[in-house]
Amino acid sequence: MTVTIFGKTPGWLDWYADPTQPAFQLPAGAVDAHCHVFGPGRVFPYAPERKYTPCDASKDQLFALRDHLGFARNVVVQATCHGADNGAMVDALRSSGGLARGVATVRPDITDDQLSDLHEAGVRGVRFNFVRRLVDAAPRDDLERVVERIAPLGWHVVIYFEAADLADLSDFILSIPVTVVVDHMGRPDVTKSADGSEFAQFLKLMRARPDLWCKVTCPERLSASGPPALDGERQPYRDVVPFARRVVEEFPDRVLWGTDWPHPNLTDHMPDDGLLVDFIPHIAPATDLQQRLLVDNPMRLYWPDAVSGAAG
Ligand code: 0GY
Repeated sequence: MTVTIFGKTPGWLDWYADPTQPAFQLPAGAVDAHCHVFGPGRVFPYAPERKYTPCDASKDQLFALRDHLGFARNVVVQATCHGADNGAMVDALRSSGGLARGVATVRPDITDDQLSDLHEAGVRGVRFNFVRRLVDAAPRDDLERVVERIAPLGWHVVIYFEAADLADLSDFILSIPVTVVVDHMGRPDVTKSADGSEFAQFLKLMRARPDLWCKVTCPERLSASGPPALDGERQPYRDVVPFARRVVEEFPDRVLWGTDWPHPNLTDHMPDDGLLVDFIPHIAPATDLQQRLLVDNPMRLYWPDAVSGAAG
């Protein structure tokens, strides 16, 4: 287990404190549908079983970034460094004035009262993480029991895995009886072709379930070419574009986008979040696609009452 007791894991970069203003103007009501809060550790201690210790990244800093970039809302995803203690995430939701929803980590023995507290705070999904450097594998039975517990609340499952594990996970993903959202396009190897057999497997999975959604997120994690020099054209992470654009164009009504702030586990470069927003028009060139990716889709999944006109 690579953790430090005091301070962040060695080698980690701090998140970008002074992001530039994006050139791309987000549509009104845009949702940052994948971001995290970390601690602060003295208030919300990190989980003893964590595999890394992040930089603190508070709810106030997240909300300041939201406003700076021009987002209206956030979906705060529980990260593994907080284990199944959703305290920091729930605190952010409760402080957001209804402008944040959450995705939690829960164990099968969670009580009904605890589940309904999470729901009332704004949680609408659970995350299953299969990335081995982040967590030890949870028994499949436990995950199935969690799904049974959350299904009556209308929640969905967010699933995080790497492309090499897709073949082993496909049957499980197809068997989940609630809506499923895949993080970061299933982490394709972008040095291969977006038209190649590996990404074809992922697209096939997307076609197999009409209620399978995809976050076209994390170019900064997936890119081999990296960000552009900032004195040039603001076209970041070019090698990820064909993958994300393919998904957006084929499945325009079930894609989501988020910053992934504060970008845990990056050691090579830390993205400028303003530049990350400028990735969006390259993967969703038409305004109609941008509206669906950034507003209509996340609102339908996380604020359905607001969409249908009821109190949300
Ligand atoms: C992400 C990606 C990562 C970390 C986590 O829960 C987590 O710790 O998801 C990663 O290291 O790839 O979405 O934040």
